[in-house]
Amino acid sequence: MSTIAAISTPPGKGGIAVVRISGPEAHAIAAKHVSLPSCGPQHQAVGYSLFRHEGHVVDEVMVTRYNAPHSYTGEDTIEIACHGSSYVQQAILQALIKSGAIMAAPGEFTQRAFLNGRIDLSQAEAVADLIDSTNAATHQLALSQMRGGYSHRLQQLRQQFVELTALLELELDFSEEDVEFADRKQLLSIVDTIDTECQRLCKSFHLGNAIKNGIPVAIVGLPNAGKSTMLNALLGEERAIVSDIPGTTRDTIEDTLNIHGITYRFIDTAGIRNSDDQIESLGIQRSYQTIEKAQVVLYLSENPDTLSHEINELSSHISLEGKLLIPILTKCDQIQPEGESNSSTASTPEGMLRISALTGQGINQLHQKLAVHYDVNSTQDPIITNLRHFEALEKVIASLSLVRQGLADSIPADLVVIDLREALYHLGTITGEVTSNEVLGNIFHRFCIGK
Ligand SMILES: Nc1nc2c(ncn2[C@@H]2O[C@H](COP(=O)(O)OP(=O)(O)OP(=O)(O)O)[C@@H](O)[C@H]2O)c(=O)[nH]1
Ligand SMILES: [Mg+2]
Repeated sequence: MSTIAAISTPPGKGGIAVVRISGPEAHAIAAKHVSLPSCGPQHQAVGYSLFRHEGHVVDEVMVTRYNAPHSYTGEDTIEIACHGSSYVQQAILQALIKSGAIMAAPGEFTQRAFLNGRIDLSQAEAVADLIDSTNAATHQLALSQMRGGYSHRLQQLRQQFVELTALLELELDFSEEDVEFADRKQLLSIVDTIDTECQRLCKSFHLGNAIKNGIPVAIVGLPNAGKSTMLNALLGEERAIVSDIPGTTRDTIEDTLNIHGITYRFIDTAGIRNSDDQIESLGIQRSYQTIEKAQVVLYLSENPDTLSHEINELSSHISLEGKLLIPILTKCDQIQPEGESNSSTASTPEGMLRISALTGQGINQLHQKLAVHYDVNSTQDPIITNLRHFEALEKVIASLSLVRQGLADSIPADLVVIDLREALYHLGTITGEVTSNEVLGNIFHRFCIGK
């Protein structure tokens, strides 16, 4: 194994910078330039030193020493914290390379942590997500995955798989004697348990992926309901054109907003009605597409008597299943207070909010509602955010359905075992028990150099 080095802090000038070197020769190479702190009975130590190269002092630095396997990579590692001048950083890196280290590839430190068994593949990917995280929710999801909450669940699943396969394989050993060790009913129930868990994880991807990319929220309703005014009120700026002419908004208008640590993508749409205007009709088609992709639908109406009916009408055109639907009565500043409405015999839709985009009344309740629904801290269940994991789980589920079919049709155990192994294989690709260089290459090239 070679010894690798890289600047681990972002490129450019800064207060301090960190150059990292890891591998079997890390201590020896660093010792040519700095005095290494002694660890004593500890596994890590920090000490002040000069960094020297070819008889010159390059900088005054702090040296952190890690003894294998008690480092990020699991190898002997040295981190040199120097002054953050671009020149000093480069001079230190070049000196280490001259002394025998080689330049690290992107993500190579993390790749070594994986190869040395410090972390599994899903944890390594979470490191990249953590570095990419830009809000509290993505940070929270990445951190919990990095710390192994999700891997632990996969390990449990894997264990169940292994036991199941072992039971069936036992039968293969005695195939001459035509015995069934494993009660088929019991096997089916184990398959069901594993399947339910995989399905749950797959389902969580819709949320996980939305949180990672911003949760899409469609603002919909009839023309003139006040959708564009609502978008502007939410964003606190005049983003969309507002007018009292029905059919003002033609194209979808989108902007992001962070509410209680989660990024939402609010999308204002064209008011839905039958229109002869070609452009408006195209806009209305887009409204439907937006609703289809949305996780949250804010349905706006200024009429309390027709709001329920309007929502029913919409859901007869497009499925709202699985989406968070929030009915909103708009322009509340114009409507008489609750109870005094003279004609209102229509039922109020469940969970309806009364909002005035003009005065801001009710906007906080909307924030609250979203925050409660998307409280990632309150869920103990792992949430997956990674497309690779999602696709692998889908393959696990497909193989499991073949296993179930096989067991139900009393297909010989050796054939069922093939499908079980297939499922096990796909599960293993998530944590990296089975992997290819191509997959590893794809994953670690996403990283920055020095991580
Ligand atoms: N009093 C009052 N008027 C509002 C409120 N929200 C919107 N309006 C008015 O209602 C009219 C229509 O508002 P828009 O936001 O353009 O409505 P829209 O739903 O985007 O309409 P389209 O784009 O045509 O589908 C405008 O004259 C707004 O000023 C509100 O909360 N209170
Ligand atoms: Mg509009």
